[in-house]
Amino acid sequence: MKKQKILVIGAGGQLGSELTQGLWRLHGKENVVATDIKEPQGILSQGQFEILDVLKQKALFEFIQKNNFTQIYHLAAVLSATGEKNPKFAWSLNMDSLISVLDAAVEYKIEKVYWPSSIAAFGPTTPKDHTPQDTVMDPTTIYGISKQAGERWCDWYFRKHGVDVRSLRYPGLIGYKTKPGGGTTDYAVDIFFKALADKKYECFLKPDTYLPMMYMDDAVKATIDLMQAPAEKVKVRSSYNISAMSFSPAEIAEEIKKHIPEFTITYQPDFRQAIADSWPRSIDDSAARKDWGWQPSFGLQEMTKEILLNLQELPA
Ligand code: AKB
Repeated sequence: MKKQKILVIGAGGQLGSELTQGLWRLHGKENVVATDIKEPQGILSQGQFEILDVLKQKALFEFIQKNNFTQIYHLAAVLSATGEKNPKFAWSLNMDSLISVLDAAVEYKIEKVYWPSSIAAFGPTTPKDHTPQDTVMDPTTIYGISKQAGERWCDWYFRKHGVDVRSLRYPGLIGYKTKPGGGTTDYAVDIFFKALADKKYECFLKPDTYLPMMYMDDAVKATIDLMQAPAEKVKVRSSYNISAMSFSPAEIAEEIKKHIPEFTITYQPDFRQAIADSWPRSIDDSAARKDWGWQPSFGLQEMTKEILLNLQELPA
């Protein structure tokens, strides 16, 4: 494999910190530079790290040129719930930064770019069950609108400029190492921390709200598998549907109770309920399976067991 030099933008986030570790394993720590607008927390400080604001285009371009990167993973984004509170900023961060990164890819002949899309790119009139790869997309959140538009920009840069850009429509991502911030699916992470600390959790979604979800190890694997796939196998240049499991708050609470019998859940739906109601319940990811061999490893049971075990072992 040709030696790669990797830039991760937004590495301090929930996905970024775990993906950076996956990239260390694949390419070596010396070949991965993690960046964010905040100082690194935890394990990220063990690798190369730089403060970088992706919205400062001149500094971004200079940084890319100076380091001779061959691949860019651009993960910085405002998520669905936070985006509704500050829509203009969400649009500017999510959109302007993507276009800058794609322009940099053209200018500095970056070999591959990764950018995450989301199930938020779908909307209320999208088919809710087994949502197809190509279907109606009418997102209602600014985050979702930015993901849908971003997908079109990726496809456009691929066709017009030959940028080898690749993308996945992530479902809710669930990990225990770094907490998410500002998403609608975040309840499925918070619930584990509260179950262990307080034995109870108040959920901001209704008990029967089904959403597509994925354990972080699967998300990292999917991302790396897609980026490692030969270019001719990557047939979708907007973003691939990807799926692992779907569950409701009531179902994950039942699963947690198997390990913590005294755990209780209550429900106090807030504005995030309308966001969740506009998203698919389950996703058809057959294109990803067929084109580059996607296969998830974790379902609800395996994930719950693994997270609770690991959280109990971590120092408080
Ligand atoms: C969110 O809830 O905003 C994100 C997502 C589904 O993209 N986790």
